Amino acid sequence: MTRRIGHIGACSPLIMAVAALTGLSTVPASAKTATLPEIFPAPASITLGTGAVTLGTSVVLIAAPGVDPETIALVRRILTASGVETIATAQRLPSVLDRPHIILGPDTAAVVRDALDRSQTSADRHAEGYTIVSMPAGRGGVVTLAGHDADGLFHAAQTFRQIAARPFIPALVIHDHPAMPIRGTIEGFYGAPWSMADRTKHLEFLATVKANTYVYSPKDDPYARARWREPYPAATLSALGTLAATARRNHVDFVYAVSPGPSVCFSDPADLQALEHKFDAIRSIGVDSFYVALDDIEYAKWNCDRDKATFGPSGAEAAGIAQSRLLNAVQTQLAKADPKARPLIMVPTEYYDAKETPYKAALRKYLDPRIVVQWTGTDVVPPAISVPDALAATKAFGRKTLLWDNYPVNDYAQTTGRLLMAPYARRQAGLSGELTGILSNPMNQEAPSRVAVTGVAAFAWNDEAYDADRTWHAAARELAGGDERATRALLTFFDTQHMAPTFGSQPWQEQAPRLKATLDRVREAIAGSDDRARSDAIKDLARCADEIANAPDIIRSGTVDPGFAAQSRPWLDAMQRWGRALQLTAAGLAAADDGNTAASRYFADAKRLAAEAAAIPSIPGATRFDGPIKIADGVLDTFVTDAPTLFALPVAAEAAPAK
Ligand code: LOG
Repeated sequence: MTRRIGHIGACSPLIMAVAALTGLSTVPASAKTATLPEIFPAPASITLGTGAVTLGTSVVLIAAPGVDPETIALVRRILTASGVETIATAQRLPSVLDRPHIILGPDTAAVVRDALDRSQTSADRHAEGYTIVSMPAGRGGVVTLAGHDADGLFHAAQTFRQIAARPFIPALVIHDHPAMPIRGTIEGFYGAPWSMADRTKHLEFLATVKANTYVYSPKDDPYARARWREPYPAATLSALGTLAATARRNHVDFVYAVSPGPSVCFSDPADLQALEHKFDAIRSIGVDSFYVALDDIEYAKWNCDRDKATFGPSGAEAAGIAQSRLLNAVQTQLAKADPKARPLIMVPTEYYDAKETPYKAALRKYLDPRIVVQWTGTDVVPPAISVPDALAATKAFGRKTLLWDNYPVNDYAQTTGRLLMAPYARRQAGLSGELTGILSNPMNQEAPSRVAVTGVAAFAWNDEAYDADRTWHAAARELAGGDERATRALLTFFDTQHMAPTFGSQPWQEQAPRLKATLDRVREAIAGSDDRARSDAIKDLARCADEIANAPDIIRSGTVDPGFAAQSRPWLDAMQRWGRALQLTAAGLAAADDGNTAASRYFADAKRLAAEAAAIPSIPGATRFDGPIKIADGVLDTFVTDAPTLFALPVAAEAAPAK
C-alpha cells in the first residue's frame, strides 16, 4: 500500500502525525488493510475483527419499533453523507444478505437482540451506554447500533458518524458508556452573551461529542441576574423555548439558571415565590432542569433587614444557612411540580477552593443532599485539577461535586486579546471516580470554544483513555470539515493562542510551544558554526512564516466553519500580519547569512509590520475586556525583535566608515 504523508508543517513538526495517522492522507486505504478507527470521545472498549463492510450506494435500514425519529434521521444523514443513494427499510434481517444492513434500536428489541446474539456480543448496560457491532457477511454485512437507552442509541449514531466517514467500516465491536454522568458547558461568563444562533450551533456541536448538558447562565442577561424578578419579554421566552427544543432533539439537557444573589432576601417568602414564578415561566416553554447561581456575590452583608432578624448578623456561616434554606425550598417545589425533574444545581459563593470553612460546613449540614454543588477547583482558574483536589471538595461540600471548569473562558483581565485554544489538559485521569461531571465555562466566541469543549467532553466521557493532543487534533479536523490543509492551518493558529492565564501572573499553559520549538532551533543553528545547518534552519523558518501568513486565508476561505472565521476575525487579521513580519524576518536572516546588505531593509519592514500587527484591536464589546490582539506573544514578537541582533549586519558600501 502506498501511504502519502502530507507536507510536513514547518512550524509544527508534530502536525505531520495528524495527516499520517488519521486517514487524512489523500490515498484511501483499501478494505484489505482494515485499521482501528480513532473515535472521539474514546470509547470504553473497541476491538477490531476481520474484514470490513463497504457501505456502497444501497443499504437496508432496520429501525426497531419506538426508535426516536431524530436518531433515525441522523443515521440517514450519515449514510447519505457517506455516499449511500438508496436507503430501503425492513423490519427484520433476511437470511441472505445482498447489501449492507444497518440495525438500529434499544438492546431489548428483538431484532437488535437477535443481531447481537448472532455475533455473540453482549450489550453495554450502563446509563447512556451503547454497543456497535459491524460484521461482514454475504454481499454486504450487518452494522448493529444497540442503545441501552434512547441517549445511548443517539451516542451510538454519533460514533457511527465517525466510523462511516471512512471508505469502509471495519469489522469491530464497541462497548461504550460515559465515565461521568454530567458533561457539557455552562454559558456562565461575563460580557456579550452568545446569540441564539450561536447557542443552536453549540447544542448541535455538543451532541457530536456526546455531551449531555448545557446550562444557560450568561452573567449579562438582565432577566437572569440584575433584574431576575422581572419576567422575560415574550420574544425572548419564545426563543429560549426554541432553544430548549433544539437541546431535546440533540439529547442535551437544557438547564436554566437564575442568579438572584445580588439582591435576594433569603428569608422573604415573596422572593421564594419570585424564584418559583421565574422557573414556572421557563418550565412552560419546555425546560425541566433548573439552577441557582450564588457566585460572585457579597455574603458579608445581607440585602434586607429581615435576613438579619431571621439568621442573625451577616457572615459566612449565616450565609450558608440562609442559602440552604432558600434552595431547599426551591428543590422541594421543583420535585412537587415535576417528580421526574432532575435535582437543582447550584454554584456556591465559595466555589473557588475546597478548604474547610464555616460557610461550607453550613452547606454540608443544611443543604438538601439532592442538590448538585459546583466548584471550580483549587482556584477560580486553577493550574491543574487532581483526584485529591476533588476528594477534598467531596469532603468540604458533603457530596461529589460537579466541576465548573473555567477553561476556555476569556472574560478576565489576563485573557484580554486572547482566544484560549490549547488542548484541554492537566485534569488527572481518575477524576470520574470523584466528580459527577464537568461543565466547561466557554469563551464569548462560541465556535473557537469548541476546541477546548471537545476536550472537556472527551475527558468527562472517558478520563482514563483521554489523550489531550489527539483530541485537540480531532477538534481541529471537525472544525475544518475534515480537510487536511485547513486542519493544519487551524492547528498553526491554535498554537498562537495556546497560552492559558490564571488569575495570577503565572499561566497554566505556555504560549506557542510549537512555534517556540521551531524558533529555538533557528536561534541555535544561527549561533552554531555549521554554515549548512544555519542556512537550512533559515529556510525552515521561511516555510514556517509562510504557514503562519497563509493560515488565515485558508481558515477564512476553506471548509472551516464560517462562524469560526467570523468570531476569530481580528485574530486572523493579526496573525496574517505577524506571518508577514516573520516572512520578512526570515528574508532578513537569509540576506544577512549571504552577507547581503538588503538585510537591514527587510528587518526594518518586519519591524513596521510587527508594530501594525500588535496594534490590531479586539472587536469592541465582543469580550468583557477590550485590548490589542495577542498572537504568540512573548515568542513571535521576541524573535522578530531579536533577529537583527543575531548577525553582525553587513553594511552597505557607501555607508561604510572611512578607514
Ligand atoms: C465567575 C464566572 C466567570 C469566571 C472567570 C465562577 C463560578 N463565576 O470569578 O462567571 O466567567 O469567574 O472570570 C467567575 O467561576 N468569578
